[in-house]
Amino acid sequence: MKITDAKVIVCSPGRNFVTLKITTEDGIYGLGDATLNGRELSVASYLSDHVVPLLIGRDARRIEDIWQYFYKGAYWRRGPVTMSAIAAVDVALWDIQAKSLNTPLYQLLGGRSREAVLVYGHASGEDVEKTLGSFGHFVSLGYKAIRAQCGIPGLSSTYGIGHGGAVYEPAEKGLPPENQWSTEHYMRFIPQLFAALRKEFGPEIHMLHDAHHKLTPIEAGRVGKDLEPHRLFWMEDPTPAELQEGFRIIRHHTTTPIAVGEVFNSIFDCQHLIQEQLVDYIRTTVVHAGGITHLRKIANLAELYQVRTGCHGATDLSPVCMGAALHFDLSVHNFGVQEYMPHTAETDKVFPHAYSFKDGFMHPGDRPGIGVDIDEKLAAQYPYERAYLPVNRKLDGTLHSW
Ligand code: KDG
Ligand code: MG
Repeated sequence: MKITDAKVIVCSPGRNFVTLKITTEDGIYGLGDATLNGRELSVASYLSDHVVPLLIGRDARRIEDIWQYFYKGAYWRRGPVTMSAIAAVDVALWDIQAKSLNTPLYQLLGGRSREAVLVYGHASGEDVEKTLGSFGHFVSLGYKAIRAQCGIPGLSSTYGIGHGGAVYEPAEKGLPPENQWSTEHYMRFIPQLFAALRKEFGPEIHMLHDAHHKLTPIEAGRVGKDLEPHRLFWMEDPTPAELQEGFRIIRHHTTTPIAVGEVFNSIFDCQHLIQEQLVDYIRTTVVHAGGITHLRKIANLAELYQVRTGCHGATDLSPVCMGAALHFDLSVHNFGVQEYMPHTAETDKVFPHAYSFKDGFMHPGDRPGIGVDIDEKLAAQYPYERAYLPVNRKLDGTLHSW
């Protein structure tokens, strides 16, 4: 089944997405997401300038070989741009393979390990009262797991918070906005937030929180310990994970489960974290960690160490990624939870899809392939618009992780 065409589609139905469409000689096509938030055009160029010319004429069924060809053949390995580009090729090929066999993708990945996929939603608010309101809204929608982020008293703006009732969106048009940060303010406040949430919503609902790489290991140990009475499902990205051994300090101080990995792009980024059991959930995802082929290898390593998956799933990962992730989640044995931020109606129209949400769980649907399509004519009506993630500065102006 020869590849006859491959094209990169960049569109912005509310936010930017990069999609690879690979077509074969018998007319079957597959889609892969290649969106790298805030750096979208670098992957688009990597694909159209360097990958597409090498795809034409290859046998689309040789998924593993093509993965290795682009990983080893480039000489320059890993990195978010390379791995997102490889992921897009990989997912498009899995989509084609499943469509050619007239089966949903999960059937090729070992079949269903569960009936549906537990997802978590994003509650947020400028203060405790608004965050309680937002959390309650997600409870009323049927969510069984909800992440909570809140404005920090004394700081003018904080990452991950929707303003004026609007849903938080990772990346804003134009140049990067700047947020304020104070670890001291945060550490004093965050246990109070979760005390209020538990008091209001009881012991059963899963509560999650994203610290977004802002703490040192010992600070994270303290926050984890302070949050222990509130029994979080996880504390995410407590400290920047370039320093993998830093997680050992966190482990020494708290039993709050730790999730990490949305910025990782290969198994080597999390090898020690997994093998030394320094984390509980690995958040690598289809689009940024080399596609279904590589993500399965990460999950298989994690399974040996009782680490579960918790794939990143914010709105900057396109519906193509979401569809692929749900097939992966449904099939992989050591699944934990899947992040889910619904896309806007505009985005959903550009990417019609078979996946659905019901009562806190999602299902990829049973359409052949990944079950996500693209309306190219509609996509063309939404040209790329420059957008960036925010940056974060401490109160004295020092640039900090966000
Ligand atoms: O592109 C980055 C965002 O998706 C990320 O900041 C959101 O931290 C995030 C999360 O957990 O969804
Ligand atoms: Mg995160």
